[in-house]
Amino acid sequence: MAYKRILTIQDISCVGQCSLTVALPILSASGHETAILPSAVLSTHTGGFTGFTFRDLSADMPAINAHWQKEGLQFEAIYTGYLGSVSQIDYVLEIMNTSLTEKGLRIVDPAMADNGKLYSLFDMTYVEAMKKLCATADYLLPNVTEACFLTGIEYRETYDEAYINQLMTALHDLGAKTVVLTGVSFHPEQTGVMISEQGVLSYYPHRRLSQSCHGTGDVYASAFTGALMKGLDAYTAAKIAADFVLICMENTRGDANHTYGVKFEPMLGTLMDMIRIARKMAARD
Ligand code: PXL
Repeated sequence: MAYKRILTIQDISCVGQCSLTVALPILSASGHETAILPSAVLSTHTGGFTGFTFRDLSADMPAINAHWQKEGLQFEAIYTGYLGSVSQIDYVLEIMNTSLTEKGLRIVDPAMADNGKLYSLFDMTYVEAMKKLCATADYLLPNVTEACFLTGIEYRETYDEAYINQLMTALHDLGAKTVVLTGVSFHPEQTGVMISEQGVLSYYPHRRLSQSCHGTGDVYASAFTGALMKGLDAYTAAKIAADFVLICMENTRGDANHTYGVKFEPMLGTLMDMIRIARKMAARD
């Protein structure tokens, strides 16, 4: 059985169905031991709420990592999401260098932007620091906006395959090994995921729902990590994550009072089934 110990580093938004409140249940449901390192504690996430609290936990990180090293604790993957500060990115790099097993994977979701804009607490200094982390990624999971900030390529609402190829190449040039670019849409009614493994591209197109929901990037990256660490290949993990996000969005739409995140919890059983079936099929190949 592929039972892995995964560390995920991202914030706790106490309310808002994103970051750790999404990653922990999804990785656990995928069948992994899930260790967490909170990057910050916020009363809510920063998208659509005002007046949220924010406590940066960067200063705790070196001592936490030192304790893990003393105990000989190591992780088979470290998956990062929303981080709390520029200085924290150096701590995260240090944790990756010291607390990953020899073949441990670095999975980076550069959660910092969407719809052409940086999230409210970030600036270009943060983007520059994030580039350093992305350069080390075995798997880099940006959306199109984040890919543009990371590469300096102009953000466009509509584009063709040549534009996406340019983005993928520039993300590899940064240093990332496998790139999984989400929200790649060549037609108004369709969106999809572009996967590039050593420059070999594959595209998984899927339906696009009219309403966009907060937190779907975190649900996506968590489901991708969960499936990948079960031994599935990057394309299959990317496909499962996309299908899972879609059913979570479908489960949420229609509830006008639920706008801050997706109702992913009732769908966890389906994610478990998707991973189990994909593993069975892979065993038959
Ligand atoms: O879902 C990404 C995310 C995570 N954490 C915090 C956020 C956001 C997006 O706005 O504000 C705190």
